[in-house]
Amino acid sequence: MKKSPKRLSVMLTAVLGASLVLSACSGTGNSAKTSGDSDSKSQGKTYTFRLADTHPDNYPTVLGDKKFAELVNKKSNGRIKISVFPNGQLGDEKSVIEQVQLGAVEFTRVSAGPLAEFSKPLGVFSLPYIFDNSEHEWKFLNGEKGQEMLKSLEASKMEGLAYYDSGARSFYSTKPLKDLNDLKGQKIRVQQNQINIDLIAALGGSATPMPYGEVFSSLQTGVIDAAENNAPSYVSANHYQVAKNLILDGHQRVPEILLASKTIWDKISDADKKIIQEAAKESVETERAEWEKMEEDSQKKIEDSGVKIVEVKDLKPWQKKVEPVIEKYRADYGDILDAIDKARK
Ligand code: GTR
Repeated sequence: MKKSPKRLSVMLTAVLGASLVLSACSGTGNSAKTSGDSDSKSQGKTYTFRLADTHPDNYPTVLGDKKFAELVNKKSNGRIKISVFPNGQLGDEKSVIEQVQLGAVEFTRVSAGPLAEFSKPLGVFSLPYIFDNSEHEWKFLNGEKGQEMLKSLEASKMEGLAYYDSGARSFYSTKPLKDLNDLKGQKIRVQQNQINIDLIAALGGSATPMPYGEVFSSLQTGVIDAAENNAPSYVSANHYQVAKNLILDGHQRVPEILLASKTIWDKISDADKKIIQEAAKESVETERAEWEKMEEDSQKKIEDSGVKIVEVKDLKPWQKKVEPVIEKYRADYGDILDAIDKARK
C-alpha cells in the first residue's frame, strides 16, 4: 500500500489522537564551571552547563536544543555556555532525569513519557487518543493548564521550560500487523511508565518497558516483537529496517519537554532565569519547523523502504479497547482531561 508523503503526513498528524557548578556552592558534576564577581546571586557570572538529549545530532529536538543554547549564549553576551550532548551520551532518559534532579546534569530534553514516573501530572500524555490532532494538542500545551503542568515539575526538582513537538505514535512490528487483533500476544516495547503497561495489556499485548537505546537490538534479536513511536524516531533509530509492519493508529501524542535542574535553577539570578526562559520559548519555533521537515522526510523514507503500511480507517474499535485505561486514570487526571476537552472547542 503506497501513499504519497503528503497523505501519510496528513494521516500521521491528523490521527487522534553543569555543571553550573557553582563550584563554590555545589560541587556536583565535573564538566561545569563558574567564575566571575561575587554577587550575592549569580548575576554576571559565567557558567558552562550540559544539556542531554537521547536523539542523534540532526534530530529536530537536538536542533531545538542547539538553538536554545545559541540564544542563551547570545542573550547573556557569552556568559552562559550550554553544551549539547546528543545520542544519549549522558545516559538513557530515566537516568538523565535522575541526574537532573540531583543537579549533576543541568538541562535535558526528554519525552513526557518517562517523566511521568517522576511527575504524575505528565502521565496524562500517555493516555491514548486524548488529542484529535496537532492543533488540538498545541492549543492545550500553550494554554493555561498546559503551562501549569510545566510549572508542576518544580515539585520534582525540575524547572519545565518549554514543550517541543513529537507528533503521534503508532505501532510497528517484526510480525504481521494488519489490524488491532494482531497486537494480541505480541511483546511490545513501551516508554517506561505504568500507563503504557496498562495500555498494552488492554490491547492484549505484553508490555516490555525499556530504554530507547535498546529497542533496535531487541527488535533485531527477537527480545521484543514490536514497538511504537513517531515516524522520525522509527526512521532515525533504524527501527524501520527491522520492524517492517507499521499500523498508523496514532494512539498517543506525547510532547517533548525542555527542562532545567531545580538545584541549579535556585542558584542563578532572576535575570539569568529570564534569559533561559525566553531562549527556551524562542527555540520552540526552530524545533517545530525542523519537526515538520523531518516528519515528511521520514515518511518518504518509510514508503521507499518497503515497509508494509496499514492505514486505520476507523479508530473506534481501538478507542473502545483502551477505554478501561482512561477510566482507570480518570480520577487522577480529571481536571487535566477537562481542560484537554475544552481545548478541542
Ligand atoms: C521518542 C522521544 C524520545 C524517547 C523515545 C522513546 O519519540 O523523542 O525522547 O522518549 O521516543 O520511545 O523512548
